[in-house]
Amino acid sequence: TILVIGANGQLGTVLTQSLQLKYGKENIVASDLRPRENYDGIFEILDATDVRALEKVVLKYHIGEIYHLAAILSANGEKDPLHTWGVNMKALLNVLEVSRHNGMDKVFFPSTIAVFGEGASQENTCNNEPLHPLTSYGISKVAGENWGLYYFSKYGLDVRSLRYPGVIGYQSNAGGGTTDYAVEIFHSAVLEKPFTCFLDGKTTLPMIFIDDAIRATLELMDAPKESIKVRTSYNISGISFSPEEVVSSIRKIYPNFEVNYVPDHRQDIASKWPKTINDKEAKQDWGWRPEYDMEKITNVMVYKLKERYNVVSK
Ligand code: VAH
Repeated sequence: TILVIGANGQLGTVLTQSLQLKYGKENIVASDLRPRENYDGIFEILDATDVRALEKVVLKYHIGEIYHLAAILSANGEKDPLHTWGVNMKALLNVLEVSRHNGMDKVFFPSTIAVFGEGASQENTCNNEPLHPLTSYGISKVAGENWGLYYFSKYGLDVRSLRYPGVIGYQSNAGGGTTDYAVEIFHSAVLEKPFTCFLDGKTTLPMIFIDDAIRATLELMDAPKESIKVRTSYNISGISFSPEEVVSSIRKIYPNFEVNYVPDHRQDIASKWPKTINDKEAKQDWGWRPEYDMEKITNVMVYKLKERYNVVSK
């Protein structure tokens, strides 16, 4: 049985559905701090910083695999950096310890392109660039990657990880990240409301469409153990674009879409991150290949959000 922690989040919402389809509803336990309305499947309220509560769920369902997706993200994390560090590390270390003591087959831990900062090249950023992040979230993810490697080498725990770019999806909302604008902008476009962008129009960041992100996760977890050569975390890339580029893509459908740029504190975070990502290790080791480009993302986002908001086609 598989446990998903942080199942109500941007990735968790979609990942639980994909896992249910793949392995059957009865084999997936979704968990989060709060219940999910209308969730069809097994759900447990769980705070992963509580090690006893976590172990109880693991024992109750004979969990053999954990996807630990719960974390405080980059922008929110800066409001209280030490709290972010505390929560992100405590939850991860609990997952690793409970996994080690209960013979877990595999653990998935999401990392991020926010692990890069000072001293890393911002173009075509490689897997092994220096990791000197400038957010508490980034620092917790670098530490998390190293703990994953440690549990793998010391205890043989099969921990696998991806460094996600900003994730763009229609099923769930992002929460507290620096890349969130790239989701929100599509909602405004479809509702034909003007959009205020919290990043400067020229800030290029690596992004990935949700379907690609989920497929990458499942492919990584399905890969034979020997082919996983990177035990910290794999760079993966989808596409890179700036707010201005996504706006011009949206304007092909909504020519009158209005946007103004009011960069805030999140601009400082974004300007330290890579613009483009080199993911050759993921490609080589387990055959990663993204499928969604700008046009495809725009079309699917607009189509699906129109459906969701019940917007009648023009
Ligand atoms: C954030 N969406 O903005 C996350 C992500 C690539 C960034 O880790 O914090």
